[in-house]
Amino acid sequence: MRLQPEDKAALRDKVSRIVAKTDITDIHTHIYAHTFGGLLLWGIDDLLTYHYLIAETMRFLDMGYEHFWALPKSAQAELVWKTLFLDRSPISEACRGVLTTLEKLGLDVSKRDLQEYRRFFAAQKVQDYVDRVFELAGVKTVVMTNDPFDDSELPHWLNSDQHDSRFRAALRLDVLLNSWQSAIPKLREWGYNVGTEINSQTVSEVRRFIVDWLNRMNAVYMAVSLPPTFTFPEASPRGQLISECILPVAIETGRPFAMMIGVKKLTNPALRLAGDSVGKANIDVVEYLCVNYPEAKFLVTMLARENQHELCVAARKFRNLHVFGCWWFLNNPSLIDEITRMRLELLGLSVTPQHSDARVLDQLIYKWAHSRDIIANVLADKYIDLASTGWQISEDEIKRDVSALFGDNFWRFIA
Ligand code: HDL
Ligand code: ZN
Repeated sequence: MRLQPEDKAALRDKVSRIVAKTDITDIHTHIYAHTFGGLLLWGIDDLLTYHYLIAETMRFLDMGYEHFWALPKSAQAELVWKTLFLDRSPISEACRGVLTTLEKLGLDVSKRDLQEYRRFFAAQKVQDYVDRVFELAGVKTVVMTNDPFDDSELPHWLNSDQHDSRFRAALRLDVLLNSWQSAIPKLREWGYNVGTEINSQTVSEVRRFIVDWLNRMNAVYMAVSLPPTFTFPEASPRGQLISECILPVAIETGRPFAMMIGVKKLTNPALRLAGDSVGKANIDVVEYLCVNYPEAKFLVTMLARENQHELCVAARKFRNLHVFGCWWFLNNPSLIDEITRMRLELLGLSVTPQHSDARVLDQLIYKWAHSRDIIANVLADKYIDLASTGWQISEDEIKRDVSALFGDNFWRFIA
């Protein structure tokens, strides 16, 4: 059945309107509620010193990395602004994002006036500004990244009972799983009687630690980032801790284990947070975990483009595997489009296509504006394909599908 151009245009318009106004649950971010004080990054200087932009800036400078890091944040921001925005066009996705955010906040981007932008942010009251950003981004809930081993975050969890219900917690366990030797003294200091050897006592104490923190944070899932070389089962501390602690707790509590696989930490150590790279990981490990632990739930995203197709195929095999996001180096329009099309074609509406990974509050505005446009376009193409067969799709059905992709699937998966 041939669809008339005006019918396609009408359907496309309906989809983009629904996508534009559907509230989002952002299932992985690095932002914090304002109750976490200085941990919440926001405003133009934090936007400009995002580690993505620092990596891109250093490509054009001869300056030593340590010299850059020694600069005050405002000087770093000015250097990024000059290098990436004034001395050359800001066409990278991270640069474009800053401009999208400023424009959506009502600032005049054509003036290129950093001081004017600074005055705008200086005039914001953080609590009201959080409300405004959530409104502009169309986000209703975000999941934070909460690491009990992070000294700057620990006091909040131990001393404050303030919380903002829009910010849910995720228990991040990279130190426990990837740096076991450095975790031991902290666990002992907190009263968990663990030893270097992962024997039955250490296992039960680590499980107690995990459950204590899942409860203290009311965490929605446990998370870890893993190298391309990640393998399981493995006789390493990580392999033993996953097998003896993480998976039993995941099964007992029903909380998913989120694995973010493929990051090569500090490929260039001098770039610090901006120094991580990517490597292709082994999908066999994901399949092994899913088939051998059918009662556990796995949230998985992978960092290498080359892992995306096999991750979709693995998800077709295992309903306890929920695929999410275009993570980090994949969070670019060309790759979001490619990956989202592949996922809808292979997995239909059983995925969570995107998360923001925002580190700076205001990034919610651009990361979601950019992804909504792409997801709406891909969805519209798929609905047009259906309509071309004569299949009728109602507005309510489109709303149902979009809500599923933007959070309902996630909440159903973790329930
Ligand atoms: O490990 C992670 O959660 C990554 O997202 C890193 O935080 C990374 O630095 C990042 O911000 N990616 O977007
Ligand atoms: Zn992240």
